[in-house]
Amino acid sequence: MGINKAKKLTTIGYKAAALLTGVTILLTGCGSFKGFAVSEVKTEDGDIETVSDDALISVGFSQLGSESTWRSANTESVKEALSTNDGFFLIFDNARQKQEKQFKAVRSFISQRVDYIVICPVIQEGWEMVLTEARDAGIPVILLDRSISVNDDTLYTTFVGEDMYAEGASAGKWLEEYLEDKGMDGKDINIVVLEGTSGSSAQVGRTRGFGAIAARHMNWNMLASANGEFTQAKGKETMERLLHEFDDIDVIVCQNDDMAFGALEALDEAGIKTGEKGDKILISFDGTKKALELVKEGVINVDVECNPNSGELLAQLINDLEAGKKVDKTNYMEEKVFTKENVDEYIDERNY
Ligand code: GYE
Repeated sequence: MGINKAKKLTTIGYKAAALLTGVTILLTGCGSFKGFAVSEVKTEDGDIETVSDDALISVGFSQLGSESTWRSANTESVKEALSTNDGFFLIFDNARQKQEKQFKAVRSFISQRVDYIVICPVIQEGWEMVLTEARDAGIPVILLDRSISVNDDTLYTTFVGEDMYAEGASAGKWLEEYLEDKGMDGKDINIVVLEGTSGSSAQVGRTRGFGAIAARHMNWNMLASANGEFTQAKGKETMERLLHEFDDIDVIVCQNDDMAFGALEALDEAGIKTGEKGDKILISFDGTKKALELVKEGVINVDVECNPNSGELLAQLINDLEAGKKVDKTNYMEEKVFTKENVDEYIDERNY
């Protein structure tokens, strides 16, 4: 059965679902998602989408939230790569930063008997029980973007995402070289860190990676680390607080661009400049277009890329699994480090 037929079934399903609001029906009666089935799904915009057909691979996707520019790009990337035209039926759920909501979504995917479950885990810990349920149901789980901390790695099939530790270490190494170039490597350097969601692999990995480099330098003083929750608003609030607390900050590390934008608002209001025109070094992560423009302007000194475009690789991995191929357990995205020297060639192609 081809994709065209699947599309036809979508239309039939839409009408059926319009009549049966709030109900999910499986016409096969065998309890399997595969086969002729009509299922109602609400999209993010509140539209009703229904479909199912043998030709489509059904994927339940638990996205952790929509806190940042990066996150929106990541969601877009998955939706684009797992489209009906590509042979997928995607069920999207936004957990709005709540692990409990992710558990609920996963359980609902299990009861719908999807073919695959994809999770961007908001935090690292606490996944054993729900992943055991998925494993017992025979549904492969793919972790996307953030990783988890479990002893039993058979609880998930594969991980596709970013190497957060390497990102943190890249930021540290950049600072090391920069200070050396400026002849400041013997000077006391006071550092504050605006961290992302506590307990997320992004926060833990970047903190550890940067910390490993910092540990090599007795003169790097970690003044404070504060939670900015990966959002612009919280980044601003946290920076304001740190500025009240400390008047001798040399380096500000923001674990994502949105927090850096918020920090820049607070700094601007306090009349403080960063980068080339100021006396504070600003380090950020993600590499969004707006941030790359600020790197070009010399406001952000360095931006360590975190690549959100993992949708294509995710689709590839699912297709490989469908074909019975063995896939790698860990699949890292390619990432760069942006400074004024190299940023020009990347700004135009950025779509997030
Ligand atoms: O850096 C941040 C986001 O998990 C790598 O989450 C991701 C981080 C990203 O919201 O912007």
